Amino acid sequence: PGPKALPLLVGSLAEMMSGSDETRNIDFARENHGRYGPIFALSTGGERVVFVAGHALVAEMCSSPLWTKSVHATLAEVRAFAGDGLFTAHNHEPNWAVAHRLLMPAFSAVAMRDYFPAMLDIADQMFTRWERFGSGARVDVPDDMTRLTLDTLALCAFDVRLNSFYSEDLHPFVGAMVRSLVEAGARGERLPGVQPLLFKTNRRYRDDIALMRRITEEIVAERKALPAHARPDDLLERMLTAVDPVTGAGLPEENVQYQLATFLIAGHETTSGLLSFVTYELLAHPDVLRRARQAVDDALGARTPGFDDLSRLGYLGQVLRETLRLHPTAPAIALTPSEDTTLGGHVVRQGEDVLIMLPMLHHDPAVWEAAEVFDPDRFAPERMAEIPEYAWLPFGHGARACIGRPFALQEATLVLAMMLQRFDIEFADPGYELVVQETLSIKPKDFAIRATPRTPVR
Ligand code: MNH
Repeated sequence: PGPKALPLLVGSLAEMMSGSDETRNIDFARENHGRYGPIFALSTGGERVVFVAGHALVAEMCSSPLWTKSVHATLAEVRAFAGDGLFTAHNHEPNWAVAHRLLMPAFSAVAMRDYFPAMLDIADQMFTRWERFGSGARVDVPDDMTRLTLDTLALCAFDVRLNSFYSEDLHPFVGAMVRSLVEAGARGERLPGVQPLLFKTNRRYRDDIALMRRITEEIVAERKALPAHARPDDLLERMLTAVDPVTGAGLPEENVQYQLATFLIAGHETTSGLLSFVTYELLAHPDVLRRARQAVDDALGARTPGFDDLSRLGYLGQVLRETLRLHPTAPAIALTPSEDTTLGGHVVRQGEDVLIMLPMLHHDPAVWEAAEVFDPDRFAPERMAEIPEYAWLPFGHGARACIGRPFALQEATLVLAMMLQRFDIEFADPGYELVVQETLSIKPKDFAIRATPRTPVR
């Protein structure tokens, strides 16, 4: 089934997506799933995209090796600046497997300890600022969390200090990235023939991509200028020097550039969204906020957190997981079958894209009781067994799942713990109602808080 029979819907995707500007892709899927059920197809320009919502269909795909990640139309556009980097590489491209093998050790559980001091350093910059400005200041949460996660990624992965908390504006990389991601999304939806006429848009896109490239080239050039003994042992060094034991090859220079762009993008945008949404959910649920605060006070008191404290902040982990259920900050993944097959009894051809809108999966009433309710107890250790496999996929699926998951969860746990330890927080606009803003990721729109330094705990 699907809306393809409606004449209005033949042509550009942009015209079809009738939801509010903020969340038109998610709204589009939600409305049509409401009309057609958990699976529907949409034809645009002769190509068919299948949308899937419920856990049963998602599990049918994820439990079969036939289904793997698809670099769908929008991701294919993102290749203009992320190339065959990890996120946008096709499964069969040799640099994916090489980079995956070379970089996985840098994201293992043991590797996380090494990132802790840099994460603490950047978080302390943000919270020191909050303390000095005091409760009179409005804190634009997504803006500050973007500074924090971008600076943290750059320091941990490349040993580069972007010093976003010491400048008025966000780092120029962020603007170029956001505009390019929006443009990459729009390109997939434009009618044939339109693109070449958009001179200003095309020039801006070219300039933004060139700017991101200059930034990554500069990072690589600065590293290469360092004498061998002064080079840190970090992700960048691994990309430049490590040799794959399987193929005996390293990463080509062009691919290193793409990996840098990939990590600068994938490594900050979704984590800043998570930190923004979790702050919102805590303010919207004072009982959860109190419990989280108590967990932090019990584990830390007034002490600066250390790496070994993280394992005692399990309740914060539950709060973060529940936040990602309701607000999966990378809201869609696409799978495709390696041969013709069926899904829920419908034929799907080899290479056809099946889009999973994660907010839909994460609200499936067959899995989640009172799905719309924010309840971190769903992720209590003794209840984890109740959550079926493939019901919660904020980090994607299979070999192409998020490589940065432990990094993101460690950073988010630490930042959340420090925020609760050091501040009383409140909405800057009492009665704030959540509006979700969607680009390729999602963020709470116009969300600001006031943060009052707490009197020292005991
Ligand atoms: Mn991340 C892939 C979500 C944080 C680096 N990430 C993915 C995918 C999802 C995802 C979903 C799969 C996309 C797809 O199937 O097309 N990532 C997240 C979320 C957070 C996140 C929700 C934070 C919260 N990601 C991070 C961080 C980094 C990172 C932090 C880096 C430090 N992610 C990646 C990379 C990939 C990826 C790289 C691509 C992995 C691959 O395909 O090999």
